[in-house]
Amino acid sequence: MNTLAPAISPADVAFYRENGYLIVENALTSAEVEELRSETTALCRGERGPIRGVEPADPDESDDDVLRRYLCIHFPHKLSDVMYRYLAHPAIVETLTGVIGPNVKAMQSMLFIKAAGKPGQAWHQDEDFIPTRDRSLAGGWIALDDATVENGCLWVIPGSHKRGILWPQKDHDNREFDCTIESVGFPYTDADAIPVEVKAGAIVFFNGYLLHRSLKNRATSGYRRVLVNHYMNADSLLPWRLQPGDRAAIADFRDIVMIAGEDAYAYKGIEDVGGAHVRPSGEGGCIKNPGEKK
Ligand SMILES: O=C(O)CCC(=O)C(=O)O
Repeated sequence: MNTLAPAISPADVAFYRENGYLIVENALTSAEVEELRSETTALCRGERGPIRGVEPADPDESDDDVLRRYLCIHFPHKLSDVMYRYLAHPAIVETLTGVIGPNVKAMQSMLFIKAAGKPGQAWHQDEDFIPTRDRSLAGGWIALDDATVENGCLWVIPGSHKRGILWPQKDHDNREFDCTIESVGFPYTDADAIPVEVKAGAIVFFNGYLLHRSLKNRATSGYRRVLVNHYMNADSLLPWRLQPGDRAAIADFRDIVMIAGEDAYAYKGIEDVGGAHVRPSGEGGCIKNPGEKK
């Protein structure tokens, strides 16, 4: 793995705090990008074990035919040693300890394949799905292909994280997007949004309150592959995936991976409850399957 992680400067930290996102170019070497691409293919072929929603590929099926079947696989780090290792890539540890603090844990990974023609994801805030208690949630969006407006790069509304408001959500039936519930009623328009076009190997970090989306892949071929991992301050409890009877004030989801510093809650142990699964692409429409969440 690349040990020469680009150093994060005070100006980078200030930019992240002000805008809610930060781009680290060349965070991964081309060999690392290639390693993640080929692991993506192995996962989609079913070569790393069962994934809910993945059909093991026939030996005579081409990689292209297999990759085109899936929009996104959640929790690939549960099956793949390679994906697990990249949770704590040095560029990620360097940046997140700069913007979050010394103790950082991961709780989610998502592997987007997003072949030509596949939908994006409507405006949303990640803290709506993964609530922290100290607003420290951060995504680390690792580009495995050049991400462009044409193939469905990320769009962000700079500064939209700052007030710490979670805007209303509703189901939608817009074929531009997958069926994940969308944020509405916020005081910004599409004109306030900027596309985040990056080269393969860049990592885009973004705050869990930042409004962001991606559009459909309108290219005629290829993919917009991305590994997105989610992190937070390990000093905060994680009241995620509450079960009936859980008290939100003390709930703490413990299916986590420490990537830096100390785990103050280590005495609780670690659970292994989240399994890898495919995200429905919503290509058949969303009305019959509303509110599909992360
Ligand atoms: O890259 C995408 O298409 C969506 C990623 C995203 O919205 C997220 O990770 O929260």
